[in-house]
Amino acid sequence: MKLPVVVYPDKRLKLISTEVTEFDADLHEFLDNMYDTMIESNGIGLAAIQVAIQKRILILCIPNEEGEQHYEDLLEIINPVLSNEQGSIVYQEGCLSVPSFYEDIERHEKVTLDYQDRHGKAQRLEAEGLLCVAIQHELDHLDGKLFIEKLSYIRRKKFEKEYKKLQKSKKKEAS
Ligand code: QAP
Ligand code: CO
Repeated sequence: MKLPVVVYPDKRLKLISTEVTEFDADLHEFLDNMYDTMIESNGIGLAAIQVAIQKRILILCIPNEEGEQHYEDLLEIINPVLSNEQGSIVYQEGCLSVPSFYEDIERHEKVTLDYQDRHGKAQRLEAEGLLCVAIQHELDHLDGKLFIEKLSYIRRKKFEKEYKKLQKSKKKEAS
């Protein structure tokens, strides 16, 4: 089931998410709904707060070389912790909660991620490239941070102006 996506400037996107302690059927159903929401919205990553659930949960499904997303490549990441951050990489990021805006953002090039899967089992992965960028982007959501906060003052001003204009035209379209 697709869930409604919370969009900027909704204040809920600023909330700090809390640890997951129960790995039960409700969690599994929520993860499945997050997947439907991400795929139907043409996303590659989604954090729980983007569908108004304040829990430390994110999902990622990085497309293959052909640009296809496969369920087998889905990562369900719960209570994540980053370490061994190395190097730097610039990547053009977007966000389902900031529709139709994309900008170059600097991140670490390599990270190690410890997390729990849907059964509460401890997992570790080493990431680089797009996966590494996406992990850092989604982890920021768990601490109430958006990629637009990394923009320079000038670019942020430009974003706010363009985004407001776009939201206005979207409202008109809908009415
Ligand atoms: C985060 O973002 C990300 O504006 C995931 O109209 C992005 O899935 C990590 C999307 C880039 C690493 C690199 C955005 C879909 C999807 C939009 C997304 C839109 C439709 C964003
Ligand atoms: Co995002």
